[in-house]
Amino acid sequence: MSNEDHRLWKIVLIGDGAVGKTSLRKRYLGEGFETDYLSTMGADFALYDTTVKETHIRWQIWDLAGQPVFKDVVKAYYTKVFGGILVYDITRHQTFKNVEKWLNDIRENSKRDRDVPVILLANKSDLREEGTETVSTDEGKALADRLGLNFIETSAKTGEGVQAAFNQLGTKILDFTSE
Ligand code: G3D
Ligand code: MG
Repeated sequence: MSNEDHRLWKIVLIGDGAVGKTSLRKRYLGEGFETDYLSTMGADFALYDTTVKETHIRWQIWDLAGQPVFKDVVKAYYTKVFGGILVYDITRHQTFKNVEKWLNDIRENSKRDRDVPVILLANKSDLREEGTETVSTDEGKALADRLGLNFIETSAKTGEGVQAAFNQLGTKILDFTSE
């Protein structure tokens, strides 16, 4: 298959530190997947070929090692993005409170004429069973509704919802690019 047969879709993983961004990506791609580390940016990206509704696509999945600090880094991170996966950790309310801040970041910096698709992940769902105090599913759904985002509960540990999350984002991007 030639490169032309692929659509290259850059997407970004966003959300507070330690919410599970890297773990989710690893779970989706499988262990041992090679990534290119962009040391000047403190970010890396992975390429992954798959199909969304029978359309061949190539994910370019960007992942920040830490928080973006410099404006230039933030710009380069978000520029020409097709979508975002915004993650919070259900066991830490602060990461949930910061969701809107992350959404604003991608909205302000993606520089597209329309809002790119963003999907909200309530990660570490496996820890709910342990009786820890967590951000409830209803709270998560309500926020997603208010912000106009898709919502999925995931666990990078068990794999719950991970495939579904990328599939849903892919479907949204397919619609976005064909509008
Ligand atoms: P980040 O990339 O958003 O900073 P990481 O987050 O993927 O590095 O994950 C931070 C920590 O949370 C890691 O633990 C990781 O194993 C754990 N984690 C990520 N996702 C899940 C999940 O769905 N369930 C559970 N139980 N843990 C998760 P360590 O201990 O390695 O720092
Ligand atoms: Mg990480």
